[in-house]
Amino acid sequence: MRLLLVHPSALMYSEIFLRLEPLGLERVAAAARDAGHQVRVVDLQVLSPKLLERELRSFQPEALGISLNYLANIPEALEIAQSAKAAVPGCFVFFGGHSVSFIGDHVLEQAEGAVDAIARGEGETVVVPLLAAVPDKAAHTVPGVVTAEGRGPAPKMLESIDAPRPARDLMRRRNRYFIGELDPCASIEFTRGCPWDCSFCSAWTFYGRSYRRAAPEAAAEEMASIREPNVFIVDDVAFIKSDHGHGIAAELERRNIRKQYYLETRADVLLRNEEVFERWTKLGLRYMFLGMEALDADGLDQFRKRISPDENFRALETARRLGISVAINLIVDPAWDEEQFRLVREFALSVPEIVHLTVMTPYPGTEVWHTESRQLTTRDYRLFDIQHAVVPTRLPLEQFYRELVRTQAVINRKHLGLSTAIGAMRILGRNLAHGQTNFARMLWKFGRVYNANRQLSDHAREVRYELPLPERRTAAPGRKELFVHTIGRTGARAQAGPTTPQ
Ligand code: B12
Ligand code: SF4
Repeated sequence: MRLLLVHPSALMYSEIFLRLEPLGLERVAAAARDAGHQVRVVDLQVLSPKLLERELRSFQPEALGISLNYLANIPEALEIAQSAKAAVPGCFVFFGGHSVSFIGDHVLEQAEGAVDAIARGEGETVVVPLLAAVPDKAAHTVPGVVTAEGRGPAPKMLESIDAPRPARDLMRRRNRYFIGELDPCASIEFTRGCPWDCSFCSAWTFYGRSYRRAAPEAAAEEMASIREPNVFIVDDVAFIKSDHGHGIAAELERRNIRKQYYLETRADVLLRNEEVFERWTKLGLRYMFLGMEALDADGLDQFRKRISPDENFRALETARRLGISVAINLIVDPAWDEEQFRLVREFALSVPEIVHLTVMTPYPGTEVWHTESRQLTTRDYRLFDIQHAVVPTRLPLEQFYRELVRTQAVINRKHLGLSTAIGAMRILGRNLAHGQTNFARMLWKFGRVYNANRQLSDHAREVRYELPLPERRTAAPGRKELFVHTIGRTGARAQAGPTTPQ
């Protein structure tokens, strides 16, 4: 079958800081191609909508799959589905990915016939049986699939994440994937799932709180096949298990692979497995993102981070000692007043790390979606990108955004100080010499994207598609009610069901 896979365009902050390859979609593409389908991929983060139109006309796909990891992309995906149905009558259109897995029925209804199926859960296991069922009009019998005719059994999980390897060769303009100065940058996955259970996060609910690891040899083989000099490790929490981190490091050392790496982890994991991170700095680990989320113990408890402020601060010292540049995330509560923003500015200026701010947002699939007592002030999908306030702000909304942007601007000015600017010019020169302009563009785009008026005016846009209303609860819902994958797998490296973080 001719299958066209599409990733929607980039969201607000991706415009400046980063743009990364859609690894999940590449794995879906690989699974379909391995089964004999003819597959093309269009990533609208780096390709134009005109190219998609041309591709629809020339390729005449029999099936079109759109990736929806992000809620904010849903309106765009619905519009693509409608134009595809008009351009290629009879084309079977389906959505898959993280966010749409939690609200499949609702999105299907909103599509009014433009979408034939929603594939919930992991895409590698669903895509082949789904395509096979299309000619017999039996999509609704496939595990994980929801259609207007009905829904199939629970989605299936992969036995092992070692295969299929992402179809990176199908991507066009790979040189446009970057993160900050790691330009160009590829992505890789070493583990899947997260054993923690933070209340604002859906990473653990999607995978039923399971955790799987790639075999170190398979991970190293995949790394060896990557052409880019820089790699983003997409794991939710990197190197939770020290033996795994050491295992992959040993395989990379054996193959003499050196690249620059960026990863995300937790402060307690860094403290516990310091020697793994140290070994990785020798392999090229340069940047790390730590989801600190709050500066005080109350805030951390409220998010159920299961960590103390002391551990967070000690981890920063460890990273500094290891020479890793750290970006910290803090969650801004819409209830913040000027004083709280001031405190964060003060903190941000007192540490050498980059401080990144995201706005507390209840997402379907998270506990807070059900327990947040404040009413949503909007159900516009496009505003659910953790950069907009979707519950009432204590300050008037305009002032809230001014404080937010001002805080971000103060933080960024710090990083555009003289020494950083000289460092940046050096990197810029090196990247430009290699024809890489993403980082250079990022530096200039800053003021246009970080703009309080722009954020405020986003609330005034006409809304065509809205999120479903949350089912409010006073207590957190039963965990399994939130899970997309509820059934564990068998298999050597798979750890089914809830695992303890430690
Ligand atoms: C890596 C990552 C990123 C990367 C790369 C994104 C990219 N281009 O793909 C970066 C750093 C850029 C990023 C940015 C953001 N992210 Co992000 N990200 C992740 C993370 C940690 C892993 C995703 C991943 O690559 N997994 C590995 C691959 C193999 O899995 P996958 O992509 O999920 O794909 C599988 C399935 O979803 C499915 N699937 C996917 N596509 C399709 C398509 C079809 C047709 C089918 C059938 C199946 C299918 O099959 C795949 C294989 O099993 C997830 C958390 C998580 N664990 O899912 C958050 C996550 C997806 N991100 C999140 C957020 C909020 C963001 C930002 C909005 C944050 C911000 N404002 O700064 C931005 C927006 C990015 C944008 N699109 O512009 C939220 C999503 C919230 C939501 N409900 O909308 C998540 C869930 C994190 C969280 N804790 O809440 N992110
Ligand atoms: S540790 Fe990170 S990925 Fe895991 S549940 Fe908490 S926020 Fe989500």
